[in-house]
Amino acid sequence: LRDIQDVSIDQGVQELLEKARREGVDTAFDRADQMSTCGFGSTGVCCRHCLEGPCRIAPNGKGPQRGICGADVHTIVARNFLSHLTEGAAGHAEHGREVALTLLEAAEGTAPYEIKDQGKLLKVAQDLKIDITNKEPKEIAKEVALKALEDFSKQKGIMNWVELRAHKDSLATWNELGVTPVNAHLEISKSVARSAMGCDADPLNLVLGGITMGLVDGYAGLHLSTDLQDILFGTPKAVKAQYAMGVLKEDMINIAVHGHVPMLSEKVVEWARKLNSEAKEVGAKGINIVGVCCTGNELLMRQGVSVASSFSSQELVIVSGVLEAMVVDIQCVMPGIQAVAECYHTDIITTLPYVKIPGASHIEFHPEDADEAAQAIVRKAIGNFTKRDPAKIAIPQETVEAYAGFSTEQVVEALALINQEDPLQPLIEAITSGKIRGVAAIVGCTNPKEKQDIGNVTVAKELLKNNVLVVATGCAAHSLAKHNLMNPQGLAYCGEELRQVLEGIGQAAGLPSLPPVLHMGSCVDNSRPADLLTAIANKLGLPIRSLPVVGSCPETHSPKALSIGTFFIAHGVDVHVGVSPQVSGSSVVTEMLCGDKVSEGVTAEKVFGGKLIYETDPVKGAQLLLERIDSKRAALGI
Ligand code: NFS
Ligand code: SF4
Repeated sequence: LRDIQDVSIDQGVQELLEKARREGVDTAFDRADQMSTCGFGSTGVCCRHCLEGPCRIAPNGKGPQRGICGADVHTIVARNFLSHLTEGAAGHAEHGREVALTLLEAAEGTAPYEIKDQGKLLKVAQDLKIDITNKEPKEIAKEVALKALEDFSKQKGIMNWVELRAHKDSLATWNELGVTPVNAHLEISKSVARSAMGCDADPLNLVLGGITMGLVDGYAGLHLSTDLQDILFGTPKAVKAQYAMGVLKEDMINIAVHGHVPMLSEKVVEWARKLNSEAKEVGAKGINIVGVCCTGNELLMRQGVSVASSFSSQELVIVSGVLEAMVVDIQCVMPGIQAVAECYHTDIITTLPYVKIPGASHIEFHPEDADEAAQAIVRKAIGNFTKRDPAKIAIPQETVEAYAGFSTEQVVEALALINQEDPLQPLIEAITSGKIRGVAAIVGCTNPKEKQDIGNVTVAKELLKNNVLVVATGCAAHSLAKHNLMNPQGLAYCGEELRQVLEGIGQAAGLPSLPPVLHMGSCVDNSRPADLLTAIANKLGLPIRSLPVVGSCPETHSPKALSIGTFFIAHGVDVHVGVSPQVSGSSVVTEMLCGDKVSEGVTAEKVFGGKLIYETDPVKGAQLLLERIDSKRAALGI
């Protein structure tokens, strides 16, 4: 097993891992050390698409070079890559669909949710070309929800949300290639079908299918979810909150909300407030909700709820010995949490009929009976408070303050304080003059195989030092927040010119400064940086591909991160990953994704203007991103 210092740079995580080991509790970090890496799988050359196989292609040429069906290594790798992207896109598309259904039920009065941001509702409705004259908000919400659901059913044309949100130049490229999605379900189904044995065998065609999955993810997943969630729960505004394991409270009932879709977690927060007096009856001071993974991001952005953990350390929240319940919905929920919970008094509560864990409690959640389910969940946690084992309690001390809540709307509002007529102008001027060298989104995961936070934090610091404006989402945002990159202390890591820009905008908004990294939300909120880019590109009359912007996912674990990355590459934004995307077994596929303009054959860079950069060393990764920023600046003559 690794030394605890090699597992994470977060001291709270180190302390809890040490405690877990002392108490004989198995966690993902230790399981990662015990898992041997498979050379076939990690290069993408193992095919399990039919029962003739599994077939594996020997990488050194000294064994079978084709599967039983005759598929060569390039077909196999491209097909596996497409399968990953399909899985990622399906997760986000399901998220979008669930939110759309909830909006519909809220509009029809069958689910207990309000429409918190009527302004955004009207804006989205108008942009969707819905006639809003003399209509009640609920009527408009219903029409918006139905437009969203069309993106899971229409058989012709292109997805409504692509039309609504895509930059016209990007869309023209996709139309020309024939990769623009018609509806999410049709495309996902087609993608699964084409990956089967005896179907699509052309690596280029399969990779183009992957681009469609990136777009399904980006529009039916990210944009549609963000837009509708903002309508239902409010568009985030600047907010201050606390990060790290120290947000757990010994004298309170602690409930962790974990997963992704905010319909459940918003209700748990609401009912925790309402049932506070019941918590006092059992001797607690109150109820403390803490976030894990992207549910943490959603609640942080809209409710200022503290965040305990990112993905890779989720089990350790339980090891504190003070967690009464961990409520989960979907995605990135490790099955391992149940075995850990069994060593303490914690209840794991699953909530969706299609996401269960053996041994866990199950309180089924449907939007229609959201209030009843949330009450039952909170009461179950209250009932657990007196079951704690005092000998097993240990809460790490440290918490870190972070400023978050930077929706695109909030960023524009802050910029408007400098230039009311033309809010984007100060940002564009800073980029053109070189005060801001470029913009980077640091996104995605933490991965138990990797030393937690080090990749995310190192890439961010390298870019900040070089005057790159950094925005963040997902578990990467968690890493950056915990290491002071979302409060004014982190300004010390910024280049002088970037610091002046952040202070200038912050002071106009009545703050000492903007934080060095702007937290834009959960992984579906990668729509927000995409919207900001589209707005800047439109303002300048340029395609997104020519802007000096990059993306980085240094500690990738999820196929969802790959499909989001593909979405950005399809816009011509270079994307760095720090963990192998499992395509290196095919020189052809690697060249398509990672090759450059002078490569032979078709490459993402030639077609879209952006490519995949795989580099495990975060300092080198940042260096490569800076080179790309500089070459795009040079091409623009700035
Ligand atoms: Ni994104 Fe969010 Fe975290 Fe990665 Fe998982 S929680 S949806 S996939 S691990 S960032
Ligand atoms: Fe083997 Fe072809 Fe079947 Fe894959 S699809 S398992 S390569 S026979």
